[in-house]
Amino acid sequence: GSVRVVGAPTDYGANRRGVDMGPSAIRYAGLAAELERAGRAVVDDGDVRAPRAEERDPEAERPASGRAKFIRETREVATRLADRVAGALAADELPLVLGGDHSVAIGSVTGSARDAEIGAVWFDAHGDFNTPETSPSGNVHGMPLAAVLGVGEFADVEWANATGLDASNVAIVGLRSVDESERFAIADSDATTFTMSDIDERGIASVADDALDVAAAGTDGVHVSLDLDWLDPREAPGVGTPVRGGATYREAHTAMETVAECDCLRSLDLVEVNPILDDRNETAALATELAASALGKQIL
Ligand code: DIR
Ligand code: MN
Ligand code: MN
Ligand code: MN
Repeated sequence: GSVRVVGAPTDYGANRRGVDMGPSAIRYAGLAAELERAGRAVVDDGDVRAPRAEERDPEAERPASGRAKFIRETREVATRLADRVAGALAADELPLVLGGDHSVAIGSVTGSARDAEIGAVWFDAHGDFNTPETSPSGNVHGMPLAAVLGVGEFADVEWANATGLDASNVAIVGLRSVDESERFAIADSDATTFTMSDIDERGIASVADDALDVAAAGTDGVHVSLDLDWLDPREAPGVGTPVRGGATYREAHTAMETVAECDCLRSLDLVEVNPILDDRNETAALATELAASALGKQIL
């Protein structure tokens, strides 16, 4: 079916300006043309409305326990985005969500899981397993997996945890920056983790294959959330929280080709592209290429 592009131009989840321009940067890099060359019809659904960070007090309406900046805004956008994603799926289209910071994944996962059982693969340097209580930063972009799985205080946050997503169908690939308390939360969960060391030792083809198997097992399809900071900062400089030692260009393409081969992809995120920090929009261009690989582009 067609690919339906939805932009979610947020930045408050990363408490950093610029990542809200990710959807524009990715479109400008030629996303639609690249996907069409890969043989996919593309419909651009525009952006969901997102509040501007300057208009809000970051601490407003934070939960009683701990810190989660801009939680009300996160909820608004997640709710709007979930409706768009679920609408695309109902029309037999594949939703492609352009962030924005990674907090938008709460909306994409929620929408993708609305009428189905899903699994998820998170390609990310980070675990995204913090909760308002454990987060050192208070930034919700470090929390979306914990949120959709109902970890810790998120157990009471119904707008985020109503996905039915089971941690045994979640795989995180490319980990290399995990906060102390996040480490325990990940270990306590049934999520499967593949660190950069696992990729070094086993190779990305085998790791990506295993990750997709974990996510797809017994489900109707897989949500793939691609945080561009999964890649090495030399390949993807335009991200807010770069971490050395990430995936190479070839590893990233191989992983996305494995996604295409799985024939299990239900929805896809491209998040954390920040054109202000980028080098001539190369990270957005890379995001575009990787999306094409995940959606079936082949060399021959
Ligand atoms: C850090 C950064 N662990 C935090 N997280 C990021 O603020 O919770 N996730 N950048 O992608
Ligand atoms: Mn992330
Ligand atoms: Mn469900
Ligand atoms: Mn990350």
